[in-house]
Amino acid sequence: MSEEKKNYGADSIQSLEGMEHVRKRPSMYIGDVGVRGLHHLVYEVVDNSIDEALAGYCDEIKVIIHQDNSITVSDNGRGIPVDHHKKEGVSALEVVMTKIGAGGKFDKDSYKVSGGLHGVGVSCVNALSTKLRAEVYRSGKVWEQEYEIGKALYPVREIGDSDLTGTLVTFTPDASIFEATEYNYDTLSSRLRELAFLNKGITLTITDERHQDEEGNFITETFHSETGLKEFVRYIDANREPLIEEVIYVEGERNGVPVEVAMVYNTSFNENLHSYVNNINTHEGGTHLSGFRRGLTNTLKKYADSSGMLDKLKFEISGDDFREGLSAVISVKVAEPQFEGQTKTKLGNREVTASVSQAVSEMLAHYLEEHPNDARKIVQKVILAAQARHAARKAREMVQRKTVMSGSGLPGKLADCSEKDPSICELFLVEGDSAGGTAKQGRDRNFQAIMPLRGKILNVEKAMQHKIFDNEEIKNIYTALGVSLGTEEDSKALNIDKLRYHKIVIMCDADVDGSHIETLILTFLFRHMKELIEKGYVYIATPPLYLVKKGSKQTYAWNDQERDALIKDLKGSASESSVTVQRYKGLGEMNAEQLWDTTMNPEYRTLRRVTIENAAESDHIFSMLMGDDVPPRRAFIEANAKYANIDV
Ligand code: 0RA
Repeated sequence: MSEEKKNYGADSIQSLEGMEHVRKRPSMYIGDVGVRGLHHLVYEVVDNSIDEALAGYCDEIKVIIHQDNSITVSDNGRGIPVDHHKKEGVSALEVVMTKIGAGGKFDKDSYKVSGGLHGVGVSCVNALSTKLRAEVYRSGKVWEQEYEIGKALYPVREIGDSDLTGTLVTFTPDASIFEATEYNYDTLSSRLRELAFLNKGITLTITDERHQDEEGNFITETFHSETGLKEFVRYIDANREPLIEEVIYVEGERNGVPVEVAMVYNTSFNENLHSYVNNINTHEGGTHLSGFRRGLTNTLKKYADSSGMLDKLKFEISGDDFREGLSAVISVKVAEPQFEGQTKTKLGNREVTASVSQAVSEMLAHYLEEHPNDARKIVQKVILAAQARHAARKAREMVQRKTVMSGSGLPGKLADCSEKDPSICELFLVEGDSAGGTAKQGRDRNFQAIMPLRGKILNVEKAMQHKIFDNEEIKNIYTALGVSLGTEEDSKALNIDKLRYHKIVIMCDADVDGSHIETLILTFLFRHMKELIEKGYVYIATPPLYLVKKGSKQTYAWNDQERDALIKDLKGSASESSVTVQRYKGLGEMNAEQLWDTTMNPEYRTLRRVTIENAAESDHIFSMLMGDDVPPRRAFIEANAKYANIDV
């Protein structure tokens, strides 16, 4: 056997093993086999097209969700090569589609920056699909190849002529691997929107063939941005009031690292930084974010010092103070990114700090020089933030002192559980004292604690820090949970070492008011206890909407379809008594036993876990829901799914 043949044999065995390994241990490649992993398949395929676009050969990417939840991703790039691949003995297309880790290997010069969180390549998608079909438009011809669970059914074949170029991939996720196979339109569309902002000039389209509008057209959206991150921060801040006129923006290479940064100040008190490496949201930050902070603090501090505005200030300004009311997006492209941290979303490459810091210093110094009015407004805001931080520290000390002093230290309104192991304890945050009372009667007091919340809790989106920690309901939530607030250096740090419950369940009425309160609580948790959401500790209870009764027989329904099916069922049964339907508007309409049966009993209830799929999108939505602009909020709450992109 020639050396080449031997290698080919060994390689192809290796490749088969690779594909089998993907099916055996899918989580190693795509994170998990739940909803997240399912959507990851689409991102993986789209990322390949994004790479082709970043290489300068493609400007259109289309995603279609078909009726059966199969997915098509197409682009107008060069088309994956179909010629014979010498080393592998099959077409290049087949190598890309069936060999783990092959993607684009034979094109060394391509600057591959995309590639998903795991960057595993389209072959993984193939391995996890019952069917996949690739269609390539290239050199005047159309080619195709089909696969089943990653195995080619035949060698690539020519099926026609075409002047077009590009690649089209259709795949059906394997239902024996994935826990769920239904795609969420909002999840995919917000990722495509994000990609459009992050990669200006590319047009991304999504079509959902499962749903039609009134005119019978499929739901479809197109995303395209000419100004990239500039538009992205505007989108994130759409419902906040700007403090300065323009978006401060820089784009360019520093020490070989492509850097793009956009920032604005608004009149709120929140800091909203979103950072990306190779189009991946780096939730845990890292060296690029440090670089941004360093550049911002140094430049602003220098300007503020020389302006003389700080002369009367009696205390030091901290890094936090420069970022109150700041929204920014930082995007870098790194050839060999080192990802660290718990969720591998923290950039470790040291050299990137200086690149970003330099870029930010230059752009900001320039902006401040050219916009003296804006510069003054920013420095004034920084001073205000420093003063508020001092006031907040006093309020925080009050919260902590109170905890130490009052007996158990727990709020009077909390009906605690007897169990002490946090991993089995649940805290229900319940809308209103009346429903709180019912929940106290209905609960299992061993592991379920109840805390009623008075009507509307404070809108933290608009309040200043010291107001937030002055608020009775919010203080109660901190003490009940057993979490404490940050240290002096980092007032936003949350200490959850003594967290008393690993399930925090928001339980509100199933009406407009209830959904507003739920959003207020979620906003508070999102802004001030994000870690609890990230750890998967926050849930939303789902009380039923209807009680369908016939004689002594009664059943609950959680939506209109269930209700109608029950009515049909009961009407069909023999006895003559009529079917009645009771619509539950509030938790208060249920008695303790009903509330336990439907909403609190772990055996029957459905809890929806709150996750942050897309932090920038959540930020946009929370500011929209809680901002000044009331009309869009009403429209959103009433017309939309309550949780939109806070995927639950
Ligand atoms: C490597 C080389 C060439 C194209 C591609 C990869 C390519 C891959 C994908 C994946 C999705 N869409 C894509 N489009 C292109 C072409 C090299 C050449 O033409 O010389």
